[in-house]
Amino acid sequence: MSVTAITTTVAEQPDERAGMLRVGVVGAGFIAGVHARSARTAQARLVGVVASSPERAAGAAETIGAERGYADLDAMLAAAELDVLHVCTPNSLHLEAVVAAAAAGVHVICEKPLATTAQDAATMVAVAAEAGVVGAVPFVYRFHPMVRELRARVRAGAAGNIASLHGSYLQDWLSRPEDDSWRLQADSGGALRAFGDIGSHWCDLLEYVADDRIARLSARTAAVVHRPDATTDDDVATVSFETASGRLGVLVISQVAAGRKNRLTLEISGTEASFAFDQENPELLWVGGRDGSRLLQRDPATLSPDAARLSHLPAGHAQGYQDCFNAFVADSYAASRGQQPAGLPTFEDGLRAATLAETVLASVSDNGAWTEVAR
Ligand code: SOE
Repeated sequence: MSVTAITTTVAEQPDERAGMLRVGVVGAGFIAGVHARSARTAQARLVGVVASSPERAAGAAETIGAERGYADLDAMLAAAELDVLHVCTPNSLHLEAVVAAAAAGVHVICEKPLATTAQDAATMVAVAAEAGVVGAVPFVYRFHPMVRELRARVRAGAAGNIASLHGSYLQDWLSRPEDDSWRLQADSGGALRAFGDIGSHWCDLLEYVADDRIARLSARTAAVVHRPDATTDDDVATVSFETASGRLGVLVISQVAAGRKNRLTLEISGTEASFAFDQENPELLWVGGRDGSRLLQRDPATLSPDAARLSHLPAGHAQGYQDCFNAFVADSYAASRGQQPAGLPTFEDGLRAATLAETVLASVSDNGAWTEVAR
């Protein structure tokens, strides 16, 4: 190659980082690392991170692979020229971060539950709308291809007459008295812990997949593990509900179910077909029929278009939790660029979850009385 040719190639070399979204993370726990991996997969530049102290931010930058740590969110918003902020702090700090980001014209991906009250969630919806920024909430289980397949089949009427909606979300990471987390404190996590943390996922998934809404519910919670220092006590929650279209359903939530790590199951039972999805086995969808049942394996060659879109790997090459998170973040970034990806959970969905949580709380306070969900 001649010298002239080399010179021309270098001169024309585009800045590899031009056009990459500049994203920052506030928060440094487990979920911040998940967000950071998704940001990298989406080829964003992870330009900064903020933690509970400047020292922790420096450590977090190394751990999650950010370019640098910032002393606080204001400093990062002032200096980092962010396109998107990922909010991964304890729940009570979401509002402040979202308001600051929106005021700076920065799109936001804010962890769930979006807020500790429906009023705060409504404020976040309003500030994002006023600022014209995207507000997305990681109800990521919507991004499992077999969830999209389930949704497509239900929407096509394959279930026949839908008879019942049921399932559970079971974990065990809080089953011992010594297990600790900021989520145990109401002033950090909100008054409802298990329902806010994981019940919110289940309800979002149900309403998304069934294309129906919980209209009224009856809920109970139980404190199972003795934790003298905690200010939340919903280790277990049960919710009976009726949807807007009159279907009945039942949900069990537990964070003290030994052996269950992250087991979200959702079953839709119909007169023609039933469908069951298990978050711990997301490559499969159980399709039940009166004359025989089968396990449908994720295979982009045979799935509905929306499910195939989220299948990044061929059949038999298992996709999992991080993959569905990656797909959610990629779609959130696409929305920040003006696209409208199907099924992106937004701040409106975060407000919906906060409204459901307040309805659960009201029912629990009234000994499980049937309570209408505010629209
Ligand atoms: C802990 O319960 C947790 O990390 C949740 O906060 C996430 O939303 C869920 O996806 C996995 O479990």
